[in-house]
Amino acid sequence: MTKSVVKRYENNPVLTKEQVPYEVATVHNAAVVKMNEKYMMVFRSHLLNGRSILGLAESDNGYDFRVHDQPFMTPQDEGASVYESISIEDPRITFIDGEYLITYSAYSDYGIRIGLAKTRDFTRVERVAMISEVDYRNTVIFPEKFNGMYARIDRPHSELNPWSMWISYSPDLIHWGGAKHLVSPVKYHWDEMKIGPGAPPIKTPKGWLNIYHGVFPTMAGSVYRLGVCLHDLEDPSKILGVSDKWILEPEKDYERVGYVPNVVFTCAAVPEEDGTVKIYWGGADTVMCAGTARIEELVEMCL
Ligand code: M1P
Repeated sequence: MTKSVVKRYENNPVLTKEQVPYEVATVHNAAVVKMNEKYMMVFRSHLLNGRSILGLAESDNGYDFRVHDQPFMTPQDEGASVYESISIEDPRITFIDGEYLITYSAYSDYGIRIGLAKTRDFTRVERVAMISEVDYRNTVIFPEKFNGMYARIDRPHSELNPWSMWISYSPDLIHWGGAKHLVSPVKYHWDEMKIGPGAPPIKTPKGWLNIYHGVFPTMAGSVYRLGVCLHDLEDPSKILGVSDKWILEPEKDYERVGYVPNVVFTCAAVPEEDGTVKIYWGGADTVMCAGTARIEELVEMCL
């Protein structure tokens, strides 16, 4: 039997729809950050009409979460928010300059774009802007600037070069440019259909650790797994290595059976002082799961 790189939390799942005080069909694909020693989780839920909203939960230990009574963000349709009028999905959170930046996939009749919102304390949340054109999903912002510029990894939808990871830069979080290709799916490999950034990158002595998802098509449907790659510390557009092996695949019933079977999908990883990282993932688009890995081991897999 092979040793798992990611050790699942023994009492997974850490959040299910039964813990949510309003009616939802799922809880999954959550962003998690530490704020004053509390773990704040912004999670996605399908409503019973199939559209998604974002809820808020908090925890003292990163595993036992209490859900707030009201949803955190619901689709809006005024001003720029006309581009998120149908559904908001898959949040990622980056703490930078005293603010928590929240990127999310915004669905409207016009297509899928990336929305940016921000909060200082998770009591008030403010929409900033739509920060992509249509046909983008999965956007993570680096927690540091490079030469005074914000940097993000995203995943445009493109048929000629299968759905890949790209980097771009911004002086103000609103206007983005300088796009450069980073990593593509690999033929006859576990991620051959598409990939996308997962958790916001984690700074390590050897580079920025990027935990991403990759998809493999089978006769029984797609399988979503997680992998890792490493970016140069000074120039994150340089990839230092990509792990050949995945780090997590759907194995448990709560990952194999649900709203979408055979899915592990991450939007968050919280580095801890002991050199481990808590990784959070949606299981089968239905529940939230957590596990730990050693950061050094993940980095070594990339090199
Ligand atoms: O159902 C699996 C995932 O499918 C989509 O992810 P991606 O566009 O990266 O393939 C999203 O709908 C995601 O939320 C979902 O978990």
